[in-house]
Amino acid sequence: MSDREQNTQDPARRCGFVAVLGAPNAGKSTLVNRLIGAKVSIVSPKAQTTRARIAGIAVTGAIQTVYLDLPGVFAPRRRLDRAMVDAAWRGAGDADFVLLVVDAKRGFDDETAQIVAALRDRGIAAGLVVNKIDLIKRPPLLDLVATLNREGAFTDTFLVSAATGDGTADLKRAIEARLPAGPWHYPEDQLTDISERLLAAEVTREQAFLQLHQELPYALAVETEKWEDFADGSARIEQTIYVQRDGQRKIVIGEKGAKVKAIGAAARAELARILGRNIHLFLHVKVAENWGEKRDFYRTWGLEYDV
Ligand SMILES: Nc1nc2c(ncn2[C@@H]2O[C@H](COP(=O)(O)OP(=O)(O)O)[C@@H](O)[C@H]2O)c(=O)[nH]1
Ligand SMILES: [Mg+2]
Repeated sequence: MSDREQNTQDPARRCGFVAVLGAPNAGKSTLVNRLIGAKVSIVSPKAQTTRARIAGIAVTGAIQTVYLDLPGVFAPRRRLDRAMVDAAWRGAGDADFVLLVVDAKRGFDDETAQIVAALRDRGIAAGLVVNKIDLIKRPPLLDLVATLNREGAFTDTFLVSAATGDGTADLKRAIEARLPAGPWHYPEDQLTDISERLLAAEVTREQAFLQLHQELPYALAVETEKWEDFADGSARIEQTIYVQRDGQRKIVIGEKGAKVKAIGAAARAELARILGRNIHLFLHVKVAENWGEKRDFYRTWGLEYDV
């Protein structure tokens, strides 16, 4: 019996989309990885790490939950920024349930206030997730919850730490309880909607975000050019890191190639861990001044070019 037949014949099945919104750095990707119990979305202390809409898929019994990890919503300037904001709001529009993630330490800042106002304008009722509760004491946390709830935009409040897992099991149960009956959207064992090639590019970009500073992370893109599988289970992957200027290329390469070597070593180890196989990773660094204006780049990531 095919998956589809099984789906339509099992009346107990439920499936739904949960959009995860919030200011940059609130911990959205960390939370999605926690809720699905695997790493599908990259994380860094820098804002705007997540560029596209990445689905993380979890199955609990008869329920399939598709979490949409969305780019942080912020004031857009570049074409890529606009495409990221567009992806976030489109994701919210498609969802059965929207979560707004707020960083407990940062509190109710301007960025969060703008998202709350936009949710209200669009008539979207969201669940409030106050994250990073490991970082603050109970009294200020409860004050923050009270302040946020005065906005009247939320159906529920959850207090969690995506980093430690505190409160995330309750959150997951509450989400699952709200999803509609219906066939599953993805096969049983699928964890994400992005290909291994894209995931591998993301893992290298994560290491670049972690190991490079100032404006450089935002000036680069990573592409997986070649992928070869071997009989012993290992894979050989070739990737290119695109930067916008020659000066940036020199910094990414580093003294005697030390920087790109360090990025490659860390990405290789992380990929081997995620994929559970031996990885040989080869990185090239090239200047492509206008990668942020190329249509192909947007198509690959499911982003709209003209927004
Ligand atoms: N202490 C603490 N740090 C967290 C928590 N959740 C996320 N972080 C950190 O916050 C930063 C931003 O996380 P990320 O998931 O990339 O945020 P996003 O931009 O909203 O997707 C990273 O350095 C995470 O390790 C949490 O619950 N507690
Ligand atoms: Mg993210």
